Amino acid sequence: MTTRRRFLASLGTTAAGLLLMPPRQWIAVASSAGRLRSLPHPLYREPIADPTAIPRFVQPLAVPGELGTRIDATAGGVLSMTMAETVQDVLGLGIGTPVWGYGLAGRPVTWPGPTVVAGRDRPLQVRWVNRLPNRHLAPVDGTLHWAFSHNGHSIRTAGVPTVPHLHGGHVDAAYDGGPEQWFTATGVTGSDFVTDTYVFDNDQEAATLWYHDHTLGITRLNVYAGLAGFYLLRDEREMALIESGGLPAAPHEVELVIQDRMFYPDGRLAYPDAPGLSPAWPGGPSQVMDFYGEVIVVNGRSWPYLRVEPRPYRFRLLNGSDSRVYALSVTPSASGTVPMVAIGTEGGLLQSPVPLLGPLVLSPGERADVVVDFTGQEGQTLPLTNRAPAPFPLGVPPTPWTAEVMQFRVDLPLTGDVPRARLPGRLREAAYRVAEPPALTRSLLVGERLDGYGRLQMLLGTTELGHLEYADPATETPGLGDVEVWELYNDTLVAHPIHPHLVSFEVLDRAPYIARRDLTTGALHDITVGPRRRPPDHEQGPKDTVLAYPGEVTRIRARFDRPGRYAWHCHTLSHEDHEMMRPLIISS
Ligand SMILES: [Cu+2]
Repeated sequence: MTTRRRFLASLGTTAAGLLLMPPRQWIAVASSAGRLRSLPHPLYREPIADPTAIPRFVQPLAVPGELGTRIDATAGGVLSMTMAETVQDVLGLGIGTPVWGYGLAGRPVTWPGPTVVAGRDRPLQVRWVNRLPNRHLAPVDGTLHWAFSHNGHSIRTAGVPTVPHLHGGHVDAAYDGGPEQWFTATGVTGSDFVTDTYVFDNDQEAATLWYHDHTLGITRLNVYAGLAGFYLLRDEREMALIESGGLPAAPHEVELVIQDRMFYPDGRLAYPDAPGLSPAWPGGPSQVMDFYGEVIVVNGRSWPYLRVEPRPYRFRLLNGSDSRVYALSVTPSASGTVPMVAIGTEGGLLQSPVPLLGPLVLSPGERADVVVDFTGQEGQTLPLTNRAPAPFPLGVPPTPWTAEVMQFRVDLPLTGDVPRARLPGRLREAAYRVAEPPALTRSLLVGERLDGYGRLQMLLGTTELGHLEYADPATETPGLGDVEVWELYNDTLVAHPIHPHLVSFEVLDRAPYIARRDLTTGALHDITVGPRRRPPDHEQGPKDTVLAYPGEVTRIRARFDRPGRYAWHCHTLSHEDHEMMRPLIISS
């Protein structure tokens, strides 16, 4: 059987297939066991909270600035950030959900963590303090290559390993927060650990960055528990745009991290743990090919609403989900359309504002900087809708629950002393380009196979060598200062968000291809590439995560300008934890 046929067969019979079923096909049995209506679900040992019984749009969005969890670090300086457990009312029902969060020393931790606002060329030193408990909120799958695989430690005795990574940050390797730089509350550290005190030079342009856990083999679980937050970097160009009224400023600038979750009826986070997933797996299987939650959570609250004024708002959108891709629109109201205008990518501003003609596709790890103008929408209630299939792009459409993310209620009066922002025609002098000729073009593989337990496994590699695991010798080893073109051949049936650490890159183009595949190694031969197409206008800014579509080669160009050991990986967290990650070693 070919890998592809096995893949399709597995969709019909395994966890992945069950995930694809709309909830109405689950055996829905009302239960009085918990505070929420429960129903059995084949991926979970215990009955879960019926997502359709969770009320929507009943709680306001948690806005970091209003909650005092936006940290002004634009002058640089020193921070201490704790990681610990807390309880939040995620569902808006007065039921506490234990979560993990980040918080400034002496303040409560929160999910999402506080938004750090940093300033260009103003170094910020952050000491990270691990106060996580000696148990996990999610089932750890010991069959994966993870932090404690070969060192005899356990979470019960050593505590939870954690390591914060500044995603999109131009950061020295010692402070990258890579997968083996983890540390525990008891002082146990990973093989690449250097220090728990990071220096962020902030020597890059204004950007929508975020920080999140990156621990080997349990990144998906640590992020699921809540370890993620925004890091907004400002520079003079952006500040000038804000001060001249070209870009909306707080409170009309709001960060939104979109995540999907499942819950037990008592409010606890639920994560797949059914022994029936595969009886052959020793020790708490939790690895699923993709994880899809049916409860959409924005800034740590399920299906919230945001009251807005009839004026333009700037939204920093982050997909912090494990696997779910979103295709987002502010649904047109009866009185007219509400266009979304893209103004920036992950690593900076676009050259000009780009009105989006269709939904904004945002894959895990990607960010978008957008402006939505609510002028003339007084009295309207506008849902932020999602129409992305799961898996993306060839899965099933969203359910009525996952098809809506949050609501905007245009019911606040216009604050008279702040004029409406007017987007300028130009946001940066010239289009973002990585112009230098490449020293090398790498032909890289995004592939799939079955692992030793018969689970479908997504892997990276090279088209010449085929599939490679994280521990295999590094093949991506640019020289310091080199510009390289990376060709990402996606030989699977799903799209993968690919993220190299350290660099921002230019997306050059995408093209269909055909090739002959070595069924043993996954290597590709006789590759023929079809017509190339430029990325859409709203992707033509500095990117650090790019969606590689199935059957296509996606080309990016980057300059590798700091030495040391980094990583590149798929940002579908369940793939990343299952070996879809490779070293990136830049030689000095
Ligand atoms: Cu992937």
